[in-house]
Amino acid sequence: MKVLLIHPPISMTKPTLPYFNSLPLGLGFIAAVLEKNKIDVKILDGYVLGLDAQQLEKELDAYSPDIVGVSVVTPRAKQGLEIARIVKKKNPKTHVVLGGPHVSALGENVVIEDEVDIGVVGEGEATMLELVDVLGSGGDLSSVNGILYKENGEVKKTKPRELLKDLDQLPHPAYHMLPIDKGKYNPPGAWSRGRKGNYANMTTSRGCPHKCSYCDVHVTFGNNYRVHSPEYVVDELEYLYKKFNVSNFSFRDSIFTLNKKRIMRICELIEERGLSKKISWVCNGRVNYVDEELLKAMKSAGCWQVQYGVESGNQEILNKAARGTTIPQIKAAFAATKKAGLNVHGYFMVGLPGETKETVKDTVKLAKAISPDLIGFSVAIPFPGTEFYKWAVEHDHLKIEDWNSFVYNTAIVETPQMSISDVLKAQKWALRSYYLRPSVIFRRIMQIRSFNDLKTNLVYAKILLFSVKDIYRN
Ligand code: B12
Ligand code: SF4
Repeated sequence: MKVLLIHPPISMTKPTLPYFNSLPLGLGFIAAVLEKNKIDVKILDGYVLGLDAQQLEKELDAYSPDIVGVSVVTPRAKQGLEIARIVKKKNPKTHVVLGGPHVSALGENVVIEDEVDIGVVGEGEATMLELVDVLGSGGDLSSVNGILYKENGEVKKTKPRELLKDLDQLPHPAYHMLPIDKGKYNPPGAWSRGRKGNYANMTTSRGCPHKCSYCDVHVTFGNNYRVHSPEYVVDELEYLYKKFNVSNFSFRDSIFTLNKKRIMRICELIEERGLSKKISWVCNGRVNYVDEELLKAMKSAGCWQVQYGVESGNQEILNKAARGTTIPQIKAAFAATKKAGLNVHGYFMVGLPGETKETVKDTVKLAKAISPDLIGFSVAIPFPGTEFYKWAVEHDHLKIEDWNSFVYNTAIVETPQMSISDVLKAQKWALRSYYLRPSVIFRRIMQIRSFNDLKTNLVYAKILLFSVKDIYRN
């Protein structure tokens, strides 16, 4: 059986390259498991290649896969189905399998589509391996846990797939199947500080013990936090450095810093192997899982930036979102990160339940007080499978239901006090209020280290100056 795994592009009709892209690690892990089991497998990263229909047809002709697996996040649901349609049109016998967060959350609603044969819910490695076996031998799909499939036109669901217990049992992602050494994944300057060489994102854990109302990570990985050992993580890092000249890393775990002892050991290993001066890295922290000792150890192991989800500067909004963090914790974490000599990136949101124009002002006030080096104000998006989605649908606050609009810079949910147009304007206003201040502009200029940095700053400046309206003045 030949398996082709596809990461959909932003658009199938108008080839569009993303401004920021990263390696599709879910497909990387699945491919590695299949390859280890001697299955012929290939990854087509349509996202980074700007794949269009013609290119896809060429790839299908050249490889003739028996199974096509497509990874689907909600805003790429339409593109995923378009890929499925093209595959089926070319050869109706090809099995089309969809997986990813959108399928894990909406299951039947996705698999009901004519062009989809099977949907995979949750982690895909073990399920895909069994599927290849069953589809190859004409076996019984009902024996494969964690899938939805069709029988006489009816969608059937099998028993849930158990989450992997020992992540170190997984082979490292199949990086060699991705165009990692062609500079395709290099991020904007704001994310890769000055080191020459390639970029790679990694994940070192799965799941999250928290359950913020707007987050759907539990839909795929559950609330059960599982980790790779420090040795597994640093082996992967070293392999990427030596084999693909990767010197800029980003740890994209839900919360990289969750277990202090483990991260301290990872830092120790990075130093022991002489990598700390050769690589630099950024990671996701959480304000209640960092302290100065940890941050200093991270800095000396090559970390240069920590990214935190702050979300709101209003405690009531944080509580409503079940965030489990407090404003004093946020302030302390930002102060400690700066004290450790690290750059700090804050993510904020506008439009969570309870948001008003006043609470947005609280958020901007907090942002100014903690003063991140880089800031993101996104619009809160209700991904299927979250409490936020349930609330928005039940109260008829979800105003745009086109999956393509489930992206962080489009407002699709109103709050009882703010229309979607208010939310969008508030997001732009917040961004501009933060950045368009002499001290921040000066700091940004001083932090420019490369042409890539300069380019990033010019793109941000253009967005700020030309697409911003002020709801507080009209
Ligand atoms: C790194 C990351 C990115 C990177 C790279 C994404 C990528 N290329 O995969 C960047 C920064 C580019 C990015 C961009 C976006 N991201 Co993002 N991202 C993540 C993050 C933090 C980690 C992803 C990851 O590597 N996970 C680890 C791997 C192992 O898990 P996985 O990809 O889910 O794959 C497993 C299963 O889902 C399943 N599976 C996945 N695909 C398939 C396919 C088949 C055939 C099968 C059988 C199984 C299967 O099996 C895999 C292995 O177990 C996640 C949050 C998270 N913790 O997962 C968000 C997350 C995936 N991103 C999200 C979103 C919304 C986006 C954007 C749309 C943001 C935007 N622009 O508005 C874009 C879309 C990019 C795209 N793919 O089209 C959401 C998706 C929510 C949803 N319901 O769709 C997540 C869950 C975060 C969140 N809760 O908001 N993202
Ligand atoms: S937003 Fe972060 S802390 Fe909250 S549930 Fe999701 S991954 Fe966990």
